[in-house]
Amino acid sequence: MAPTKPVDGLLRQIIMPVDVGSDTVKLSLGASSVEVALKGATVISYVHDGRERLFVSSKSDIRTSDSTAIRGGVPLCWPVFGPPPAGNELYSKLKQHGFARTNVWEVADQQDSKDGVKVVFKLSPTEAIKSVFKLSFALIYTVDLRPYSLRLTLHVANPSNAVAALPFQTALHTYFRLPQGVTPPDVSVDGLENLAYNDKVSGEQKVTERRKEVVIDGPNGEIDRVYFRAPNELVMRFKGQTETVKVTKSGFADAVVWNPGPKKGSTIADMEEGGYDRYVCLEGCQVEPFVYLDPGKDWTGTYEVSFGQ
Ligand code: TA6
Repeated sequence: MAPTKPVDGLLRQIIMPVDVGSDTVKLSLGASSVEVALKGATVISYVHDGRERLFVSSKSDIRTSDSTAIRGGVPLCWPVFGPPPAGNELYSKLKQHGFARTNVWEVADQQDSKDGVKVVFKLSPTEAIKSVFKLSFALIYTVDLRPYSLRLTLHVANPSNAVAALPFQTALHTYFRLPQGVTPPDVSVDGLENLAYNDKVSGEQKVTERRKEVVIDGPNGEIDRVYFRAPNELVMRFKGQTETVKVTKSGFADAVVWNPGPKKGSTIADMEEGGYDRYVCLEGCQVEPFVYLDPGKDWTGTYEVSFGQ
């Protein structure tokens, strides 16, 4: 297969930087690669330094012909996060986490330079979407594979001819694959101390986090928390390992930490056997308040993953 543009170096002559298939798009940059399912523009693989960094359940169906959400990778939640708000006609036909993660996105653009490889995905209202959500919108999602990081940028626009404001929540629901030999109770997240959080396991609201390092150690192993106004840099650490995962975000004001633990995890229909032990979700989110975009306005959120020692 020939490269899309002249590139230097033997490796880049034999590996196409962007390979658009019928179900997925593959991006390659040296020893790094990313694969994005067109269903949901869901990033389903990020290989950095020869290692897969994302978890995807082997029970997931990544094909465009299937309409279920992919269990793993980076599902994109929009226009709601979690169950749609009750008692509001606008959201009454939406499923949990909205429709962006289950609809097929278009490839709008691709760019390849020495600084990275980018693919731009687009989702606009189709007839099927209009039947469950009546507002106008344009979503642009850029997956940017860089030499030392993966940067994801979501751009939401309310067209200038729209007749109403566009309210939404959103999340990049990232499932980080844990290193070999590490399970969720060995994982901690730094940067959440003193933040208010909603605990979706206990039902408590606006609790203050007292821990400097939040360990994934909830009841029955379950943790499901929305941290409000999270700092734009969060670090995930693994007990007994020096390597860290760094998340750098902007626009997404909140952060979610989620792992269902063995009890709940084994009841999730599309979870592979024992899969709940292989990941922790650390998500960049905008949960509270909803963003309200007037006609002609837009919003951008970025979420970048890199690694430290
Ligand atoms: O981000 C955490 C969460 O909202 C949890 O409450 C949990 O149920 C999870 O997302 C998975 O949701 P899903 O709809 O993919 O099963």
